[in-house]
Formats: sequence, C-alpha cells, structure tokens
Amino acid sequence: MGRRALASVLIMIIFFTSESFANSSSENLDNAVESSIVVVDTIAHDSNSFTQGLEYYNGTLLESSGLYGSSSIREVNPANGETIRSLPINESLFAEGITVKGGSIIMLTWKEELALEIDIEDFRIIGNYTFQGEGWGICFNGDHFVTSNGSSVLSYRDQQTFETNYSVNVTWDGESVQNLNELECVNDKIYANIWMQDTIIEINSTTGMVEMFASAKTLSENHEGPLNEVLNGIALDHNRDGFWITGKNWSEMYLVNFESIGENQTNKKDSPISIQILDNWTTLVVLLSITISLIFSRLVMRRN
Ligand SMILES: [Ca+2]
Repeated sequence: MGRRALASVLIMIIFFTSESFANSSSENLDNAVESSIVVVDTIAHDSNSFTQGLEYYNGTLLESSGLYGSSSIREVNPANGETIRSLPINESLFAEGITVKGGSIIMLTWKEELALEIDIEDFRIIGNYTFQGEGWGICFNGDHFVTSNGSSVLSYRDQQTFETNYSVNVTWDGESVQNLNELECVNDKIYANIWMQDTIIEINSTTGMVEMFASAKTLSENHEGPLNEVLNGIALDHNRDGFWITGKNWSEMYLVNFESIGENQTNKKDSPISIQILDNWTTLVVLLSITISLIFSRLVMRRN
C-alpha cells in the first residue's frame, strides 16, 4: 500500500468517526430521560370520583371530579384519602382541571368555555372567566395560568383576564404530543399526564420539549375498569417532596417520586443510546486496528 492509499484510509477513519460522534450527540439532545415511579405512600381514593384535577394546597389535597350531573370540587385529607368537604357543581357543567391562585381555586369546565373561581375558605363560587375551546388541565406558574385542551398546545393565560398571552407546542423527539391532560407547574417545568396513556411527562416550560418521562403502568394495572377510568391527576406535595397521582375512579392514590433510570439511556422509539455509543466506540476500535495493522504490514514489507 502506497502513502496515498494510507492517507486515504486515515482520512476516511477521521470522517467516519467524527460523523458517527456528531450523530450521537445530536440524538442525545432530543432524548428525554426515562424515570421509574417509586411509590412512597398509598392512601384510599374515592372510587366514585372521576378525577379531573388535583392540587396540593396548604397541607390538604384539592380534587375536582367530572361528568355532567355529578361534577364536584372537594377537599381530601392526604393522611387517609377521606373527603373533608365537597361542593357539587351545577349539572350543566362538566368539571375539569383545577389550580390555586391566592385564596381561590380556578376550575376549568370541559366544553362550557367557562372557568369558575371558588373561594378556598368557604367553597363558594365567587367569579368566573370565559375562554374559547375545550378545557382539560390547568396549573398556575406564579405568572400565568397554563392550560391544556386535549391537543399538544399549552396556552399561557394572563392571570387577570384569562386571555392567552402565548402558546407552546409540546414535542417529544420532534413530534407533537397530543392529549395533554392534567397539569402541574413546578418552577420552569410542567408535569402532565397524557389522556388514555400511562405516561407522565416533564415538559420544559419555555421550549415545550419533553425532558423526562415515566410509566405509571404498574399502578394503572391495579385499577382495570372501563376504558375511561384512566390515569389522571398529579399534584406536587411540597411537605413530603413527592407527587400525588391517581386516576379516574381509582380506589387508591399514590405519593410517588421519579427516579432517573439513567441519563439519556433509553428512548421511546430509538435504540438505547448506550448501544449507539457502544457502536461508535466499536467503529473507532475496528478502524484504528485496521490502521495499525496497515502501518505494521508496511513496516514489515520495507524490512523485507
Ligand atoms: Ca395538578
């Protein structure tokens, strides 16, 4: 082999390895980290509650229950799951997500284009907001109300007027995530469960990119019922440093933590990144071996 041929081989090695690693790093940027759900505590949950919204506030749990004719807002004891008090909602309204701002609960309705303001102290309806489209989930990030409507878009609403100031499309590896349902604002992240799926995702509030995902399948398997009795409801418990999660008509509510399975180790549709990195290293080692043997054989040829 001449010098030119050897140089060509070296150039090819540099090209392939750099290309290989460049691909690997760009894929890493898109990948959400997978976490497992670790159950810290289990309490009873009213299996008559068609859970639509869940929020932890001042040592207590607030929960909305949906359906026409049986919608309600209730306060639940986080020590045992018992209902402390509840307010039935007018039968013409289908209650959806809830959040808290100041001393008020803001409760969305499904198709009525109405959000009710309920005084937390006496569970009295003291006002309302109107909006367009369907209402699914809501959380308050201290600046805006963030609402979902069953699409992949989150609306950031003015906290005084409820007008949408801006929207963010939620994506997972570049694909829009439909059916975003109950929400929980935590600093610059938004946690959401996806309707009819066992998945909980953590969304970057600014970019809309999914940064973490966890499967709640092991929990939903305990509550197999009609098709619509799905995972719904997520609330951060500041005191116990965990999230309460439950589902529609489930008989239990769980305090959970998300424990990282490994940074960028798995992906919902691609092969695990660890395998991709292994592939890159394997390529590098093979190409280096070829180079060394070529150089070695050339030296042997010269001596002969
Ligand atoms: Ca919530």
